[in-house]
Amino acid sequence: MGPISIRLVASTRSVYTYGAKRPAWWVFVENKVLFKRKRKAVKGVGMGASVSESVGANIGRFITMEGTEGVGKSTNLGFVRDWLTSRGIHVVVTREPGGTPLAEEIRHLLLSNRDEPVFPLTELLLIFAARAQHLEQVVKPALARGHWVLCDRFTDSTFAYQGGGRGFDRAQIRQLETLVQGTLRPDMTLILDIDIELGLSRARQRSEPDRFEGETIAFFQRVRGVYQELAASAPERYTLVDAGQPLAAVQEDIEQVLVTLLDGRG
Ligand code: Z5A
Repeated sequence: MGPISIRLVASTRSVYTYGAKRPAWWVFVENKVLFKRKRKAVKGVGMGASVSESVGANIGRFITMEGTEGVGKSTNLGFVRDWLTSRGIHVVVTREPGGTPLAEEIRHLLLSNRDEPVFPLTELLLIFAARAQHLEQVVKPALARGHWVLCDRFTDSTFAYQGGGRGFDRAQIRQLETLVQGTLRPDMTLILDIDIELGLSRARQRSEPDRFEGETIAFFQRVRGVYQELAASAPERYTLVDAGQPLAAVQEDIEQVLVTLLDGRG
């Protein structure tokens, strides 16, 4: 029989993410968790105290994946899920708009091509309506159970598409963000970045364009610009990954981020 791998992974990041009094740590044997000491969340302390405030003491992590069309979110979401699951972490994979039956109906309304014009305010409110349902029904309960939530798009999409793309005032989006989410924000966001035309050509090979995919190149350039700004504004929260590389290279970059996150150094 070969050597057995035993790893101790500690997280000190919790000090600001969860307002924890002590670090969390896990013992992995052959990549399965043998023992875990949980964080003790303290209400109202630190940046991510928002999560504990909203969902209670036993909390998981909230990871979101963002980017413009055809950037490879779905493909890489599967990679992240498998990577975390193989390390003994319970992962809930979900998406926005959507993630519950009602929110999926709203998604259908939003994405369908139609003759009637959809006004930007209508679009914005539908997106936050779907988000409210999704948060209460899926995201908060999962985090409260200590599961990790991996979400394909979240409010950064709203800043990018409705803010950058449609030209909505960022302060107004922030008001809705606060109304719907309170202080709940993702712990970590991967932004996959790609040349717009390359992403669109990938997306179009796969399916017919939906209402968003029919937008102009200039629209998507503005969306991409907002993502790049967000990434530069808070590097502790966002990582911009070059998604124009071959898939293996993209996933190597993502793995680096995950290792750092698990090590608690991110
Ligand atoms: N929206 C909004 O406006 N405001 C909001 O707040 C929210 C959303 C939450 C639906 O999103 C729409 O909702 C979205 C914005 C709006 N606009 N649109 N359209 P969506 O995420 O469901 O739709 P999407 O952005 O178009 O995602 P997608 O089409 O599912 O693409 P993807 O997940 O990013 O890509 P993929 O399916 O993983 O990959 C596309 C193809 O490329 C596929 O064949 C892969 O095999 C291939 N691929 C992936 N990576 C590579 C690499 N590295 N090399 C080569 N080929 C690759």
